[in-house]
Amino acid sequence: MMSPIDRREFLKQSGSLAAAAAILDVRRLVGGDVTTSNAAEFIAGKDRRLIVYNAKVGEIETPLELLRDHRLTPKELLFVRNNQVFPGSLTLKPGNLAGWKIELAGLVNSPRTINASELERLEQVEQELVLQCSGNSRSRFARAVKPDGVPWQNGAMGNVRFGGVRLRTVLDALDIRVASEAKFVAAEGHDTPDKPDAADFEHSLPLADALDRSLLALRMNGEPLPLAHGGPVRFVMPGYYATMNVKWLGRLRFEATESTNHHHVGRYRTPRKPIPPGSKFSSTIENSEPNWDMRIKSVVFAPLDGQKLPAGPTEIRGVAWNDGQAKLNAVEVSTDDGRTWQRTQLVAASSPFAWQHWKVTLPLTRGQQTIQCRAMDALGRKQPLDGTTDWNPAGYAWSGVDSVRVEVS
Ligand SMILES: Nc1nc2c(c(=O)[nH]1)N[C@H]1C(S)=C(S)[C@@H](COP(=O)(O)O)O[C@H]1N2
Ligand SMILES: [Mo]
Repeated sequence: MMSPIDRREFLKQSGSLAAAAAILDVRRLVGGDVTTSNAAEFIAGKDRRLIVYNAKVGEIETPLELLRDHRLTPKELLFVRNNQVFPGSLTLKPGNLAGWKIELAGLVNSPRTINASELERLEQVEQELVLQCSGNSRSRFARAVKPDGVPWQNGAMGNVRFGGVRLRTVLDALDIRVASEAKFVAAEGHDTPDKPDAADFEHSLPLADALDRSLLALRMNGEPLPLAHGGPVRFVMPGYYATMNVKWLGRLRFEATESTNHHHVGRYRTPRKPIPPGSKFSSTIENSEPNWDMRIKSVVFAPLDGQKLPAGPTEIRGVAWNDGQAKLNAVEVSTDDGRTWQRTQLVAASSPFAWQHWKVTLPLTRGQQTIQCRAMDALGRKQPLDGTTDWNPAGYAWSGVDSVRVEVS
């Protein structure tokens, strides 16, 4: 947490945008209603063209026309989703490792609190991955029944490179042994809820996956991790929804069972068995699964929905990814409502967790045309033609075939 002195120093050093953001932050803390239409006024350093849904905690989406031209999504453009704000985090400035503490607790031989600066001395790794909110594309479910939550389009995601230390490396270096009864690790941030009676944000993840590939991330895209994205230390689990990548990491608890925290049980889960759109559903550990592994997905980046185009050969392009557990076999495109599908050219990615770009050139004839895309992987997983079959009240984990409508003349 920024001390008052840090904050004063910080305001002196940075321009009026940061000052404006700090004022908004203060107004939020005193309970004032904050409205802003500009992401840069809310989070110092963000691009003003981002879409702001909620400037109270931060729900900010990247328009596809800004997302599509970068291999790694720049921090200025990356979406933001806070459930609660960590004081001083509404900026792209890096967090301060000095004085930052992380507790390792629960079913371990010797529980400990470490200084985050110790992490810098351990072996560092880099991992490119898709960071996607499990609510991304939620608005698509409204074709059946409008779900609760902000109407994210396809831009609550980005493709970034996190750098840091593997959880496994940390445990080995400190000689911490996790008991065999431990099956989950619960990650908690240093952020706390606005309201005293509200649940704090935390999530549990399967321990086996966490030991295999989770990181305590200190960097993003080669730079110190910005505060807005969880700096100075973020728990990062490649292949999982961003929701599980707990920002401002403060504690890891090794446990035999899944957390009973409201955000982990009452939210961020999908029904195990399909439910009819519009039904009520109250999630429990038994009847639902957490938003862990990302479902297979593809998104059209060009042309954009609603674009006007001349008839003739047209390049159609986009990205596709899954949970990183199997190769993508193909991404296909249809311009005839799914009767026939054309294979696209898939560009290899540097990591199984990163998104892959694809493209294909197809002739478009005059009139209103719909372009659809779908991905499939080596485990036979594919995107349903009608994604609303996975309807759930909060619109999580959309993985239906993507489509854009264009006007060809
Ligand atoms: N500590 C903490 N971590 C958090 C959250 C939060 O509110 N607090 N929000 C989660 C959700 S729902 C998402 S989608 C991602 C968003 O990551 P970003 O803001 O870096 O894009 O952070 C996750 N980690
Ligand atoms: Mo999220």
